[in-house]
Amino acid sequence: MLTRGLLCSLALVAHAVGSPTSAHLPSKGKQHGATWGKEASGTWDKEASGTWGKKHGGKNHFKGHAYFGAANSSQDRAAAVKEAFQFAWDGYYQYAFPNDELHPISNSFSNSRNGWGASAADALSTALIMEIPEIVNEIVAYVPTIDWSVSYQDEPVSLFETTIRYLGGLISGYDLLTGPLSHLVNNTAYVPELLSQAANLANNLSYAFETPSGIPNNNLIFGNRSDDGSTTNGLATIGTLVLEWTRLSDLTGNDTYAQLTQKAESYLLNPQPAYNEPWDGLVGTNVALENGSFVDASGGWNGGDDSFYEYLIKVKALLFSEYRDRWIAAADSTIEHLASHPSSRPDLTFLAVYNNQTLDFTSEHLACFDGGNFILGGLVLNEQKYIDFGLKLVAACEDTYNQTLTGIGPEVFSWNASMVPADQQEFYDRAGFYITNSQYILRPEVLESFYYAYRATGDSKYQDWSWNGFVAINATCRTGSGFAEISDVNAANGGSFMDFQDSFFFAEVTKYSYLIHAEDAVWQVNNDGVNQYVFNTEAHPFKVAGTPI
Ligand SMILES: *[C@@H]1O[C@H](CO)[C@@H](O)[C@H](O)[C@H]1NC(C)=O
Ligand SMILES: *[C@@H]1O[C@H](CO)[C@@H](O)[C@H](O)[C@H]1NC(C)=O
Ligand SMILES: *[C@@H]1O[C@H](CO)[C@@H](O)[C@H](O)[C@H]1NC(C)=O
Ligand SMILES: *[C@@H]1O[C@H](CO)[C@@H](O)[C@H](O)[C@H]1NC(C)=O
Ligand SMILES: *[C@@H]1O[C@H](CO)[C@@H](O)[C@H](O)[C@H]1NC(C)=O
Ligand SMILES: *[C@@H]1O[C@H](CO)[C@@H](O)[C@H](O)[C@H]1NC(C)=O
Ligand SMILES: *[C@@H]1O[C@H](CO)[C@@H](O)[C@H](O)[C@H]1NC(C)=O
Ligand SMILES: *[C@@H]1O[C@H](CO)[C@@H](O)[C@H](O)[C@H]1NC(C)=O
Ligand SMILES: *[C@@H]1O[C@H](CO)[C@@H](O)[C@H](O)[C@H]1NC(C)=O
Ligand SMILES: CC(=O)N[C@H]1CO[C@H](CO)[C@@H](O)[C@@H]1O
Repeated sequence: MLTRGLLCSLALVAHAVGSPTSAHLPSKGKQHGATWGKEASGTWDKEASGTWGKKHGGKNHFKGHAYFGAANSSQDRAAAVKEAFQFAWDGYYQYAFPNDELHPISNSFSNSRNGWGASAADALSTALIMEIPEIVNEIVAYVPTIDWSVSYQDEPVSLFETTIRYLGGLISGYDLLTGPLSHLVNNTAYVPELLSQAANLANNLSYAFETPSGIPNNNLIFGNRSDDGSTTNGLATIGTLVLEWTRLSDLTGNDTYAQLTQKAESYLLNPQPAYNEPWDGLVGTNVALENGSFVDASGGWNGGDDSFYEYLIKVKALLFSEYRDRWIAAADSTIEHLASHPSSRPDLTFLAVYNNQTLDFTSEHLACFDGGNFILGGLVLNEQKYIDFGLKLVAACEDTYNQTLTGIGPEVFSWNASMVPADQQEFYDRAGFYITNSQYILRPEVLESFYYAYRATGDSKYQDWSWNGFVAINATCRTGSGFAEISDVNAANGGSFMDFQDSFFFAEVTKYSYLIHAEDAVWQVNNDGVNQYVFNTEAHPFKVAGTPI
């Protein structure tokens, strides 16, 4: 997934029902904006040092993670992932549907995505690919009942989150149900409703683009058709719309969706002023709504910026060479300037972030989609160097999983040798990073990149890494009626639970965990770079229009 913004402090993760903060809970990248950035950095430091000091006392014994995988066939593994998906769906359906998400410990729910049933929208394409008709039918029968004109408690509507989860989920469901999986729905009258509801939603969102430049405002107040008054929007939140809205134009014949998002994207492809593009293809983060200019020069592949780069190659896959050229520029500059090898583990490759040309050796779980995106770019462009570099990034993200006590990687980590906390020195010496935010909130990016690595190489090592990750998540996060976030990936049993199961668990974690073991199918990524489907940043597969890429 890409997308999203910064993590949430422990306080935020309380996810109180209907609390104002829960509405803003960023999923992926995004919202690097002033609010999140500040809040996040303040909290992280405190939290991380407090936690480490108390809980770890400088001792981090490495427990190897058992290779449960070795004895299991791909079919067994795929079936085990499907069982986990069904379990989580059953809990959601019993206690939360049609609200946005389940609270798996208290068996209650919340509406952090405007109350339109985010988990149902996000589960649809996974239920389809796993071929579970009962769940598919429950979701498609619900979709026509959604009223997009009313946001739960009139909370702001995020253009970005709404696009990747709801629009993405509905468009993907429509593509799969009018194509290879049409046998999974027993009332075909519901199928065209997926597309008309997607169009209704986009029509409601479209006033976001009514700004002087055409760069949309991300945060909309539907109740009075206004917005939050922001004067800027972020790179990922602007640059992660074009795949969904363009596909919607293809399917409906209404070109406006494509035009609005491609116009906004044009400012990102031709960035001004030049000094806010510190290296060719690598740009700043915040863009002025007034004139489309970048207002800073900091960025990287972390949340807030991530899926802009992701979509450059995915849109190329769909459509345009201009996007391809910008992806190549960003990828080449990344290899040259951002690739970084920890002093204690020079064999590992992480990506630094930057402010102008000054690097910061910090990365995060969100950024671990990068390996998969380099691999996809290498396949689509037939350039082995990007695949090779992507595989290095994948191996370093695997290291963030297999070095912790739970076998799950942390939310944020660093490798600045001069800043290693004393109680993590031993850990840094062994692992090549230290943990600055120890939560795991059911994110998919590491599993996503394993998927691309496996599809590109056919090397079963990546299936084993994915299986180990899935088994660890199943062992550590599964509780009550679903899967819960955990406070500390490097504590026995994950520290403590947080009572929240984000919708992307259905869209992404379970899907990528499943697909890596599943049989070939038209939606699978192919190692010859010719794909009939492309996965959006929420892991919803869309059909590629026209000639396969
Ligand atoms: C996978 O193998 C392990 C032992 O090797 C076994 O305990 C486990 O039940 C198997 N899982 C499945 C889903 O078959
Ligand atoms: C359609 O499928 C759902 C779930 O599988 C089932 O509950 C319902 O009875 C089915 N309806 C018809 C008309 O077959
Ligand atoms: C096409 O989409 C735009 C933008 O949402 C909308 O305003 C317009 O009504 C749509 N046109 C048709 C014919 O549906
Ligand atoms: C719209 O509603 C929001 C929240 O209800 C309020 O803060 C804002 O001032 C209103 N904006 C306009 C232009 O009326
Ligand atoms: C664009 O708008 C921003 C923010 O209002 C402003 O700082 C910048 O100077 C403007 N750039 C141009 C080229 O007008
Ligand atoms: C960015 O860094 C370059 C090289 O160090 C420097 O020449 C330039 O002035 C910096 N730009 C800004 C806007 O700080
Ligand atoms: C490492 O940390 C020091 C001290 O905070 C800071 O000055 C330096 O910029 C950091 N370097 C990197 C590459 O992160
Ligand atoms: C952990 O990941 C690294 C990096 O790829 C790999 O070399 C190592 O074998 C893995 N260790 C275990 C125990 O899985
Ligand atoms: C997942 O957890 C459940 C409940 O503890 C267990 O029954 C199941 O075997 C686990 N699956 C795997 C693959 O470990
Ligand atoms: C904010 C907004 O555009 N709301 C509209 C969403 O669509 C419904 C149905 O067309 C309208 O009634 C709302 O005004």
